[in-house]
Amino acid sequence: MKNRAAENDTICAIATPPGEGGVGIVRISGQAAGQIAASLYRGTPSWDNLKSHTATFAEVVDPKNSTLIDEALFLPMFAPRSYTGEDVVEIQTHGNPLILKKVLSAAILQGARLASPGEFTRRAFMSGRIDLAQAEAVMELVAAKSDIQHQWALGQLKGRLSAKISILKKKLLAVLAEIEASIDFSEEELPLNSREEIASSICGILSPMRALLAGYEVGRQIREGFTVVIMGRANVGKSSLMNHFLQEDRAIVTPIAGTTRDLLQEPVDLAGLSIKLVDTAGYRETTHPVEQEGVARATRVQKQADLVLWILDSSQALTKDDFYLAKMLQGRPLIIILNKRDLPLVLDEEVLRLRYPNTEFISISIKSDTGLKALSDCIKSRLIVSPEKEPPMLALLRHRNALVAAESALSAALVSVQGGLSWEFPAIDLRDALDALGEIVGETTLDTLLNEIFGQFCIGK
Ligand SMILES: Nc1nc2c(ncn2[C@@H]2O[C@H](COP(=O)(O)OP(=O)(O)O)[C@@H](O)[C@H]2O)c(=O)[nH]1
Ligand SMILES: [Mg+2]
Repeated sequence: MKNRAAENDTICAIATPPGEGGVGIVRISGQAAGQIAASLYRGTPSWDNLKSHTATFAEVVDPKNSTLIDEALFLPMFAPRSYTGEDVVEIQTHGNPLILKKVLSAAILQGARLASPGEFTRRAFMSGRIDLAQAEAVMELVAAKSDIQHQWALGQLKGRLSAKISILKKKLLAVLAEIEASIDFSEEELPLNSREEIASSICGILSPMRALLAGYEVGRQIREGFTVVIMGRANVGKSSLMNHFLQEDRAIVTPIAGTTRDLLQEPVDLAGLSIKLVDTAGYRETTHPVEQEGVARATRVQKQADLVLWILDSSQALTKDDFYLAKMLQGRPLIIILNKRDLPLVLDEEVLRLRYPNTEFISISIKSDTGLKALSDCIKSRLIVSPEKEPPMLALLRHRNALVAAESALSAALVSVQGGLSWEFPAIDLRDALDALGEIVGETTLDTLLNEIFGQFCIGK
């Protein structure tokens, strides 16, 4: 991998989250990391005899006056086998913000500079240890909230997307080489069929690119989490279902219609998926202004939902409000839930089934805890097309935009080749496509963009 311009100053930061904890870590990276850590170190063996990648228990002292700051573990990791690819020393003290600040100040007085957000990871990228897509994966890994997000971030850190991009780039380069060779020949001198062959090679690159792009929407949802909205008329059990999924009495449940008036949003981890669950005000015709606003909010939020859970009360006949909802929810991604099956069935299911022939119907009773596992399974299978399949590789908008640019440049190249245009035209398009792919892994990425990407990290990462 490319080794970019090395940084020549040494940075430091507190790498653990703010607050008290068992352990707190100050991380120092750069050419002077060893020398700076040595001035804070008091113990045996002497600093020069410490082994790389081996932790040593010693005292951390203020080099100004040799006063003791704490007992600590010193962990030197010398270049290139470190997170940043530079000399790194981690000083692990007791997890007290006051102690950590003293260690940090001492390191700064000895010549280190306070790291900016994401600077350690940026250095790992600059030293060529990881590419840009992998650097972004570090942030995703730190922020992952569900199994599937965790799995996706790990895959990207391990270079799943990078490997795919590298294959596409190799193929593109091969086609570009052929085209550039053709530039030097007149059309008559070229071997027969070469335009067709080149066109078919381009198609061979376009199709995996389009497959990658096709996975983006699911990838994005996995990364951002899904929004699931509970809808239904008043008193059918919406808030009871919310509480069931949260496993706590979060929403107020009463037999009084109109109890829930605002949107109630809570994150839940449902069968390994990260979900934002939204309870809404029950739909009913009302003149009360607060309730009207609640109903308006419910109507708005369901339009952005990845899935709507529409609850009905199976112990009662359909009402005018149900019919209104039936109309509103037509065409939405929907599961129809018939609640209160512990009570005698009154609702005429057939009317609904006729209107919603392709929608799943699930009978449950929240009160007697029946059908709820089937409901969870149904929600999961609706959100992920195939739960066994690996998550898609593309989930970041930046990657998608670069790939869209590559795809459109390559499509233009194909048109030029098939249209018999001069070879210079597709050559330009192919170079654009290569640049766009290079942007994903950070080979052709502008400094301003790098600042933006790494600026989203926390300090110390
Ligand atoms: N019998 C029975 N009552 C239920 C069931 N689920 C909810 N309820 C009751 O229905 C009423 C309305 O529930 P709530 O969750 O507040 O409904 P919401 O207005 O749709 O949010 C409450 O008295 C609940 O205890 C159920 O499965 N069976
Ligand atoms: Mg409610």
